[in-house]
Amino acid sequence: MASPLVERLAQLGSSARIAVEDDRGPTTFAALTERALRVRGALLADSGRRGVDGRASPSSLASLDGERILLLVPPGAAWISAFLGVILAGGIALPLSPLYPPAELEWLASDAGVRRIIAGDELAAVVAPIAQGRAVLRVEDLERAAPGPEGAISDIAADDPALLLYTSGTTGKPKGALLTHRNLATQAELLRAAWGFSEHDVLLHALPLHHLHGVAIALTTSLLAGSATRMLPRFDAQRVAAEIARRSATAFMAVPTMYQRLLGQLDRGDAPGFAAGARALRLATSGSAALPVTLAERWRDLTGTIPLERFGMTEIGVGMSNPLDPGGRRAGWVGSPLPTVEARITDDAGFASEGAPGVASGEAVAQRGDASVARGELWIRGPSVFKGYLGREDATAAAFQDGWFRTGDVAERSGDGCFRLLGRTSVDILKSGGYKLSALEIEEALREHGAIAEVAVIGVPDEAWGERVVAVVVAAPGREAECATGPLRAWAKERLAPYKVPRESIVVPSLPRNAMGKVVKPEIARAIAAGMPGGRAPSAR
Ligand code: MLC
Ligand code: AMP
Repeated sequence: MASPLVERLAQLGSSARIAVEDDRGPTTFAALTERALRVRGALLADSGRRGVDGRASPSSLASLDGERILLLVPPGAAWISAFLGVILAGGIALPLSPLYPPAELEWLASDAGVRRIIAGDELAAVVAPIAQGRAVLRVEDLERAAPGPEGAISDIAADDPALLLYTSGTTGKPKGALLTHRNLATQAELLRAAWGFSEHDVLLHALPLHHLHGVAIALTTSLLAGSATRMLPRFDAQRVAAEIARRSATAFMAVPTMYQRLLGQLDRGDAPGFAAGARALRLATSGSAALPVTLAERWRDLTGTIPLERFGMTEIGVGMSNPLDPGGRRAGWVGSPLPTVEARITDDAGFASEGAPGVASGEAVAQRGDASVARGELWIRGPSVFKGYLGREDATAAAFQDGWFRTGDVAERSGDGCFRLLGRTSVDILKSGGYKLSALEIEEALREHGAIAEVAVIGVPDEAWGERVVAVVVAAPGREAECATGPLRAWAKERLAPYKVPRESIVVPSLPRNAMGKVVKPEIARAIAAGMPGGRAPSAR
């Protein structure tokens, strides 16, 4: 089956409507498509020149055959043309954050086997440290090349991977999740229908593009619906409030921390016209982390409706959503499964909940008011579920059971088929400002520090971030000062993405361990919640 994503892009390709507006101005679908086809052509021609396996070929190749191409381009029309150019050439786009330090970029690029990087001139300094042994192609040059060979685009299959997103998990290092053309197209169509996107919409986009929320839930949905995307270079509360105030968009998608920041802007009296602009939005969605009920209610006080909260995950796309109709939304709940998404609550042994069928599909749930309440791990199945982790057959196999993807989220299903997230099955997965973080990955990085003898990374509930990353550290003899918050953060910033760097370091004489010698993190979390003063250890066993 041919790629439904490519088919939809082809339908939009001659439209004179605006596809994207960035700080350089508007770009129509037709112009964006032309730019993407030029990027495609240049990538294929460049492959031909470089040759496959070192053997130069005189002409362009017909497909990149799943080559991973790293994107380091600022958000805007050029980012989108690079992204589309890669996937229309049969490649896999790997977007990364320019905020990552060189060590992390290098690890990710190596893990993905990246040989070519598409770079924006503005990010030349970010690209330079990882350019060794890789070709750096300027997006500005690619967009000026001749369009690629005709015809071969239709050879791209629905199950070909299009996008590689790195996500942190219960293993030390992040894993690259491969999303196919079908995954992306299914996801975009589900959300278009559920949230009513049309060519009359303008989506205000200020999300990072190296994660599912920004690239797929927001950008691809808007693009494939034929809506316009107002793309900002980054999230800046003042700027976003001003855009909303001047009603440049009809829809807005954000993580809870962004709503918190916008309301903070308003509280400071620094957001003229924002309240009226927010009321005028057709749709404001929240996801990637739990939206506190108090925050939802503050938004309702301002606009008349709570944000539309939905649940998603890199590996599955958006699974559940509250309804578009504000009257049907429930604060603190993430709604019911979208059509084509099957959701199941399981007990520890993997059995579906008793009573009503353990499977709820978006279509079935509306007709079934008799399902009993269930609590347990949430499993998901359906065409938006990803293909697997790049080069990690073991991790892919472990993530699935009987064809279901195990989310690692603990959920509750109400009698009427609505879902609520209760937490994670692992204490080692944290969410800060909508970013998923692995405590194990952060601990692994911190253990490289010679002054750290032992470390446990904990997620502490936090109003602004959802969870705040705290490192509880046992220092090597006489080296406590190097483990204090300031020096430790400075050291960690060179090795980890800024949002993974612990906000705080608490130096303790020892960590509590159970009889097996395993650190008892819930005990540390309780001690912190009880106001554990820095330096005093929770009781060691
Ligand atoms: C920034 N910092 C963070 C952070 N974001 N620290 C912890 N957690 C975060 N999320 C750091 C900065 O590096 C800086 O460190 C300090 O906090 C203050 O930075 P800031 O400038 O105030 O923050 P800002 O850059 O504005 O970032 C805040 C934010 C950002 C909310 C805009 O975190 C963000 O874009 N979050 C969205 C994440 C997202 O898209 N997740 C989707 C995953 S997909 P210092 O040291 O300089 O002081 C998914 C699926 C689904 O979950 O369902 O959607
Ligand atoms: P990621 O792996 O970065 O895609 O993050 C996915 C995780 O974010 C999910 O497994 C959930 O734990 C969390 N998440 C996403 N949306 C919500 C939500 N609305 N409420 C609570 N948690 C959420």
